[in-house]
Amino acid sequence: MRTQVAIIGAGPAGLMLAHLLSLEGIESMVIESRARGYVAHRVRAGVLEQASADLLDSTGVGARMRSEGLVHHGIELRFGGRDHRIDFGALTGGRGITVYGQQEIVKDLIAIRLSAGHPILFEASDVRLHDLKSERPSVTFLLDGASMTIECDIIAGCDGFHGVSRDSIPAGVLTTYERKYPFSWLGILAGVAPSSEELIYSYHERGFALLSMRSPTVSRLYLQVPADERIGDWSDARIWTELQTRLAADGWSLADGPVTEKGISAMRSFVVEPMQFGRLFLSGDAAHIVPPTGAKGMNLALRDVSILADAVASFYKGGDTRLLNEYSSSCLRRVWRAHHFSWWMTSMLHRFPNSDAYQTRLQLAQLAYTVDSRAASTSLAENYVGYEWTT
Ligand code: RFL
Ligand code: PHB
Repeated sequence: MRTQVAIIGAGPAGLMLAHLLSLEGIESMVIESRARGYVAHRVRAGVLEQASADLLDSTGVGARMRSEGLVHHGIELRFGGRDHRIDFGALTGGRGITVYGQQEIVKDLIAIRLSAGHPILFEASDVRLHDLKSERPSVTFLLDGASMTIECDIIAGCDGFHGVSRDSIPAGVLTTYERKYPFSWLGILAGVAPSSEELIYSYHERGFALLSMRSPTVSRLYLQVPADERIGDWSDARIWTELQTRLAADGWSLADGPVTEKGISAMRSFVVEPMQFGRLFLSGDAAHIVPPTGAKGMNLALRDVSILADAVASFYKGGDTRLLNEYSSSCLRRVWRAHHFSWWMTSMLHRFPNSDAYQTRLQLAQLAYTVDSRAASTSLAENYVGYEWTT
């Protein structure tokens, strides 16, 4: 089989890239190791930056997000039992975020691709990448027990942090930058109306907690837990008690309800440079991951593939490889900005093991300054809705 661009992975990065390429009239094949049902129901991100929501809209996949997504123009920082609103609308000239589940975007992108008759090869196994330095790279894999080969011009590695693409690059080519945090997030989905209209990021002596949502009837909540915590040790009752404690505020109460999903995710920062090798281009979590405190991971994945789609289109228009050659450096400026923001939010809001009273005072001083100073609030707001470089 032959195609122009072979895309490894049907997450937000791979599916959006396939969509953007098809709008340019460029053919692609998406190769995914999991089943369609698994991909469409994996609960992860929920916050779309302004530009990500605009991208879905402007490319014709935003209809359901516009009717079901929740547009917010601020978040609450809660500490000392009080709320302090960061007003995105006022601080960023009317920009905001849209709360819409990642798996809903994945469903929308799968639907548009399949309805146009373009392939997604689900449940591919033993995926391998070949001849990356040549002009005719290829991908081999097993599908329903049969060996398949796809020859192509370009391979997009959109297969997430645990995929094969990054590891297909020879040792010594990539430089890795990494930080592991000494805690994880326990996340739940609950069938109860969110107790707040906007997200609440809560700093508490027992650890960080976050109230988010998916719809007017579904809440999404997170608790900071130790890095080696096991989900089996957290009954629903224990989760709600801990959430009530960490999210407590004067004159406010948290409504609980049935927990429909729960899991624990590790927190890590990770970047490889460069994000390309020969004809292989890495996008999204395959190249970089951030701790979720800044809500940046999926947004970065969507940015990467927008840049890649433009570069691929320019390559097919006249053999111009300049944008492809610049792909990694074009992405990395935004990637590192998001890394700094995510690290900063994580450091300010979490309880670190062995942190002393001095460290706690520093965090509270930073929180107080962030909500009091217009300059500091603006810095948080413009990063949260998505920082747009001026040069
Ligand atoms: P994905 O979503 O991991 O998709 C990769 C796809 O590749 C497939 N795959 C393979 N396919 C073929 N061959 C192989 N060998 C393969 N190996 C893997 C996988 O099955 C999968 O389908 O990566 P992508 O597309 O780069 O998207 C990245 C986002 O998923 C991720 O950054 C976000 O979920 C991060 N994130 C958040 N991002 C935001 O922008 N806003 C948020 O509010 C937000 N909240 C979060 C988050 C991540 C979280 N967790 C679970 C770490 C909250 C949490 C709790
Ligand atoms: C979510 O709704 O899943 C969510 C919101 C904000 C974050 C991370 C995750 O920072």
